[in-house]
Amino acid sequence: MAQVRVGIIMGSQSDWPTLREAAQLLEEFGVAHEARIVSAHRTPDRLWSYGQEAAGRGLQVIIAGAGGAAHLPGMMASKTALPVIGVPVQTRALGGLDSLYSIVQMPRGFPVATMAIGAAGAANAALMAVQILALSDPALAQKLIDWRAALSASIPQEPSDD
Ligand code: RP5
Repeated sequence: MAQVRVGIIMGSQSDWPTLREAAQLLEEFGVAHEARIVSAHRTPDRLWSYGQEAAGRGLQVIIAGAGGAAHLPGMMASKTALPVIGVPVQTRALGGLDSLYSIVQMPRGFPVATMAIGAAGAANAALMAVQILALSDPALAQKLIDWRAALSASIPQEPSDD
């Protein structure tokens, strides 16, 4: 079994359809990861122990997604010195602006790298994690270069009516 390098945590089962985007991209890059439900409000002890043990377990990056009063990424950033990438989950009441503001406005000293709201943010969180890991992993860096080249090549020159 490969060493798990990225932890994907989310506040609720209902966040999984969004965070799954991150898991799928990490899968594509062959980056070993795990997904866990860790709620800042409903399971604070689980949050605490996850943050306490993450670096010791060999994790290198944490992707944390939550919606509404989205305290999970910030609290995790307080508990571990690993880079935390925050994903604001879209909410029905306020469209995810609540999640975004909850995650992005961290006090000086405890940054969370905050992505866009929703699925695009989750995908970009995985890519950001890959970029961080690629700094010390030449094979992964090459995969990223290839992936970006393939994406560019897939964009047509002209719009189509189909
Ligand atoms: C947050 O509350 C979770 O991250 C989720 O986005 C939101 C709603 O959770 P559920 O009521 O769907 O479990 O803690």
